[in-house]
Amino acid sequence: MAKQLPHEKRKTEAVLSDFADYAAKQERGIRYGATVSLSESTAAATPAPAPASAAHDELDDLAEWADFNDGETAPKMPLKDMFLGPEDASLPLLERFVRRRVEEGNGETVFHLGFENNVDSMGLTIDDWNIAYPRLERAAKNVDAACRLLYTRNVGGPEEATSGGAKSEKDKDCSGKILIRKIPATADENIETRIVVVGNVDAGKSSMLGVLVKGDLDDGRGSARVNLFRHKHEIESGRTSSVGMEILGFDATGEIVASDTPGRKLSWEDVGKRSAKVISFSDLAGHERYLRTTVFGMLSGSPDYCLLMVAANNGLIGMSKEHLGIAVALNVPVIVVITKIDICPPQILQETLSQLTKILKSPGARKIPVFIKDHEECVNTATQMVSPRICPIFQVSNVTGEGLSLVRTFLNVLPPHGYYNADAPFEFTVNDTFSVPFVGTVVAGIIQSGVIHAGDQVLVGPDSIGQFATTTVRSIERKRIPVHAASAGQSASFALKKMRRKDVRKGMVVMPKIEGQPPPKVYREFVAEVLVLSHATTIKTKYQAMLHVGSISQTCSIIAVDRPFIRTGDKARVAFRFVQRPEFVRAGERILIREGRTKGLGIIKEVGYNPQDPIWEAQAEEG
Ligand SMILES: Nc1nc2c(ncn2[C@@H]2O[C@H](COP(=O)(O)OP(=O)(O)OP(=O)(O)O)[C@@H](O)[C@H]2O)c(=O)[nH]1
Ligand SMILES: [Mg+2]
Repeated sequence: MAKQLPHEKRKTEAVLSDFADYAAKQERGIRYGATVSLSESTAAATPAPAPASAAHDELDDLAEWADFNDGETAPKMPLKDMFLGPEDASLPLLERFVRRRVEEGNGETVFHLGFENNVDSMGLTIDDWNIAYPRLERAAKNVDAACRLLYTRNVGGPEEATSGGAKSEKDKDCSGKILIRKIPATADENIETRIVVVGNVDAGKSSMLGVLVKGDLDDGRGSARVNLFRHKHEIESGRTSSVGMEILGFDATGEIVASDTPGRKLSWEDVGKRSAKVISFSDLAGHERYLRTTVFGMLSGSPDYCLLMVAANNGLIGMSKEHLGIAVALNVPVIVVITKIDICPPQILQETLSQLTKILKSPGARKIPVFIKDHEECVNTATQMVSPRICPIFQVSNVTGEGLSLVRTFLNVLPPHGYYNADAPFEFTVNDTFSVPFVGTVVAGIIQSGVIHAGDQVLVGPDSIGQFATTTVRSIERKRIPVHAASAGQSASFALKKMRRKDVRKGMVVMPKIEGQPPPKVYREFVAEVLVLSHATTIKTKYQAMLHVGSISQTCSIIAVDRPFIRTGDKARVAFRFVQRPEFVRAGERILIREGRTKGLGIIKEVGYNPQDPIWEAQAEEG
């Protein structure tokens, strides 16, 4: 195939980020769009409420302090009066204000004390601050939340921002940003954020996770990562081959929940019980040989964020570009961490930084790189991560520890995504299956919508002939802690009654069993709109490719294409058929296709395919 000219390449790349945006909107419509039932054509008449994250990025930045959502319910009184007025009258108002902000933020919020909702300064003096901040702490405490001062201006003390810049004379007012986080009543109420960790082989992924969760440092020879491995061959080679899981917990005051002895890892149970916010990391493999597992990890884990690790002395090489491409295609916000700055000569680091900036700004990724140099920038960027455009870049050493405190602060402040809907019917996707002695068959995965309770009757499937089995959820665990219920957005595992391990597999769904209602519809064929990213020659009728949809990975054959041939960058309608078995798929879901060097991204437009109504006339005549 003729090599693409640079301008053609740019065009193709831009198509990728546009398509990713488009796909994200479509997908969120079905997945998180509340009560939309796909079988109902009435869905269009009652549009689902727009999820917060679907809002325009520019607005998100503006809305940060302005709190536009407050509308009618906002107290009419200026915020300053709530903080400084007579306590009897204003404390209850402040409590209500805090409770609502925390609820809106799905369990936590970052509040900028010193500014009104319209971003006007309150003009706080230091005496005012000393009344206002303790009052905020009291209000938070009364509504079962805790405060953490992230940084202050003109207040002094340990959290004072160092990056004053050229402060204007007028800028003498006191202010500060505060993280307010709900104290969970029970372990199953904690906030969960999922991050996939990707990057080239040896970038330091497993090492940084080891350092973060164990609280000691790496020796540059792999000491930090040791107990992250799952398989014996991984310990021997030091190379990750499967999907490793690590969890990092923060308590309500924003402190990391760690063992008192550095270098000792707390059990998941301990982390879960003591944390108000839990970050689960999927440590993925950087080696090309494990790319399929890594792609599965990126797709099936419903990640909120993607952490891309780059070794300072190597730059963005090999598989890491693939990983970035997939993150862009999935519209998952990317956080870059440059490791090994301790062993990297300054001029090489500079080259890595400019290469990275160039790639991130390219039309394919269309990101805004933000180099995180200090605490204040770190906090502000973390709160802006609702937009997938912003891409923070950290520079760290896992050996000296340099830069890691910024990463910790960032992870603590990173807002949880709120586009899950607990009020919609229950739906769970299976990512992993186990057979546990004395417990039986266990399925692990993510609750896409709704709520599940131990004892609920459920359907599990589809099996090889497209049928669902009826069973009961015997027990539920979240991060190895038994819970009575779990809800949308959480990862969980269920023990299923009277099911054999071989009856469950990755890619299945668990849904509620409702008497008198037909089982969920499954499909062998579907039509998708596909953006061809490279090497289009194999996108032709009768060809087969590995296709990923969420946790489903199955070979598909192409049964029809809407044109005789496709070039890179084309958007085409393609009809697919699953080779092995029908699957539970829906219009609006995002698909990823790869086979050899063929790559494509798409959205399912219709489920089922009618050859009597072909997507390309000429083909029908041929056949
Ligand atoms: N000097 C130095 N060495 C580091 C740093 N981070 C990691 N290393 C070393 O780099 C090597 C590779 O680190 P890993 O954490 O295994 O890399 P990985 O990205 O998980 O690699 P795969 O799992 O194979 O994809 C180990 O020997 C680490 O000790 C760092 O910041 N500085
Ligand atoms: Mg690794």
